[in-house]
Amino acid sequence: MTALQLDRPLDPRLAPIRDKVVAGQRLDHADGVTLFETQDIFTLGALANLVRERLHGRRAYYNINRHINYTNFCVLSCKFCAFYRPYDPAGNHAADAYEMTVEEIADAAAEAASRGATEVHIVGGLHPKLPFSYYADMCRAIRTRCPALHIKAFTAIEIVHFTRIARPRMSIAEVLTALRDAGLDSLPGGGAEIFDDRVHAEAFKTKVGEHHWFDVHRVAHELGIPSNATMLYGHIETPAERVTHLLKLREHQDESLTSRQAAFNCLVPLSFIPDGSVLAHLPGPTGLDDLRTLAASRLILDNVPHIKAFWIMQSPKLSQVALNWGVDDFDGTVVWYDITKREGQGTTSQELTVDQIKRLIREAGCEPVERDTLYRRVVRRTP
Ligand code: V47
Repeated sequence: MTALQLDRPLDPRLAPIRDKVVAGQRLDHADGVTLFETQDIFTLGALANLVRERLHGRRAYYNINRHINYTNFCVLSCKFCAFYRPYDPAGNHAADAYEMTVEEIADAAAEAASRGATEVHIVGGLHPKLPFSYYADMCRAIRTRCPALHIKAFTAIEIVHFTRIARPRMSIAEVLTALRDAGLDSLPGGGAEIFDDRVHAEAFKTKVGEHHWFDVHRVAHELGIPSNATMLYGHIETPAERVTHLLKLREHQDESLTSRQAAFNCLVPLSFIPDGSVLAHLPGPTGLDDLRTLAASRLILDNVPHIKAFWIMQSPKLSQVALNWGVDDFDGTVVWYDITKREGQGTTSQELTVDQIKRLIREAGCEPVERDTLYRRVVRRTP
């Protein structure tokens, strides 16, 4: 199917794009918009798969991980977010508002490590009261109890928050260095949303803007701390705004690859889940939009090695299909996730077993490869 599809695209506008992709040339903004407009989803998939196979053959990566969301208190109230709970100084909080102690977080990490996890992914709301020492203590406690566990923690937005709450105030470099000294290994990609002033003003006005997100990832890369990137799509943004977002990430990655100590490992396109948010009246992306976005991301972002389908957002079934539409990473077992709750039918318990992940990957015609956070193959001794 792939060869035929590429020889004769149903949409003639894809022919010049095909020529560029086959020749290894970069796509421009207009090409990107065409990828988001075309109805020729099979040629789009074949093109994305071509690039995916050039980079990774038929390997499909997954990891054994555990997400920890340490608090849902947040000083922000972003319209797309159903996770945050306001903090009331008088103590009248929502019944489901919570914050975890450092010990509870370290217990969760230790339990994950005992079940084979190689990574913890830790993010939370912007808590108005917790001091900076809480975040460094959390890393230190995990590092002490689980020396080999990779700590991927704190979105760029949280890092900026820490610079503001630290006493005396700290720079981004100081915060990252202190957290790294305490055990932090890498940054997740969250908080990027859509890099556009209009979308920012309408959907997450109180959140820091794109220059802060890029500042944090630039400084992280300068310090040799690798990170991921995200794009939250399917709410109020246009296809052209998605393309612009991806091109801004591509530009940043060019600079990191040429002149910094670390770079983005992967892009995680996040499919907007409207339920429970102020934007609940929006329909959210369809399956075809998910596939198109993952495939277009693979084609536009030619300098980021991995494209991750986060099955919590795209669903396990769609993520499986996407393994032939440009995606090479299925993310992980997750276990517990509080930011969106579709897969857990409204609960935080959202887990796929390794056997379930492997089955989904094999059925898509790929070879399952367990990876660590840095995409090194994990070899386990069989019992
Ligand atoms: O920053 C919030 C997004 C992000 C919704 O780096 C929503 O490997 C969809 O960044 N619908 C957190 N998305 C998740 C994230 C992530 C996930 C998996 C792997 C990695 C990685 C990063 O989720 C937030 C925000 O952008 N988000 N609300 C929602 N209603």
